Amino acid sequence: MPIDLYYQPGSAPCRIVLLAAKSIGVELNLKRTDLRNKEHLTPEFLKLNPQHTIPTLVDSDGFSIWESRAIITYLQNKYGKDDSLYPKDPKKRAVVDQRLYFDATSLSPGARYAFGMFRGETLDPEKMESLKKTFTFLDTFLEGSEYVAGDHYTLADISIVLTVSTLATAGYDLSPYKNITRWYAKIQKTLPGYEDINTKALAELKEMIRKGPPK
Ligand SMILES: N[C@@H](CCC(=O)N[C@@H](CS)C(=O)NCC(=O)O)C(=O)O
Repeated sequence: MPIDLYYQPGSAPCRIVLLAAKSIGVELNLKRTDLRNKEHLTPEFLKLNPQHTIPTLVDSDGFSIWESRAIITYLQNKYGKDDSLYPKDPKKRAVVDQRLYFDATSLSPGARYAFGMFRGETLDPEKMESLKKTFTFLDTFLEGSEYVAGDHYTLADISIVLTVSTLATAGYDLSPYKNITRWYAKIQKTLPGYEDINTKALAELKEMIRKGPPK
């Protein structure tokens, strides 16, 4: 039985799972799920995930799980060949978890809000100031550190690069953050499958932004 991933290539959290699966070395059976056609609201899909979000993973034994970061830690725990992406040492793992939760609760919600700028929405300066602070925290985590949770890349880099690359592609200026800029240049070359999985989707995103919001 295959491991199914319900996904859409344009969705950033779906690309977190695609990239992580590549690094973990696990093969996924990709099931394209068109949100515009409400394929995530069918009774069959709601049985798998009552929260009706993609990505949703259904393992070969029928176990289903959603939330991109919960999916990638599950895949690593079940199928990972070694623990370099998600260390077993409690303290090292805690640092990776901290970065994953930081992305889930601070960085990516801020980035999602700022993305409104590129859809022509007027943004609250206070919220944009708060995003700046969040980026400054990430820059501090990277001070003297090659990757976001230490000297080699982990699941946390995969999660965070999706947030940073989406915002950077939309035109958010990373130049004030010297450590993020250095890390971002490197991680794009480091992650297996990055070009195929993320670069192409970001080029499409850029084109969408260039065309502007639908009339
Ligand atoms: N925090 C979630 C976000 C998932 C999410 O919001 N996915 C969007 C697509 S990018 C979705 O499924 N939206 C449809 C819905 O919520 O009904 C994750 O990381 O997996």
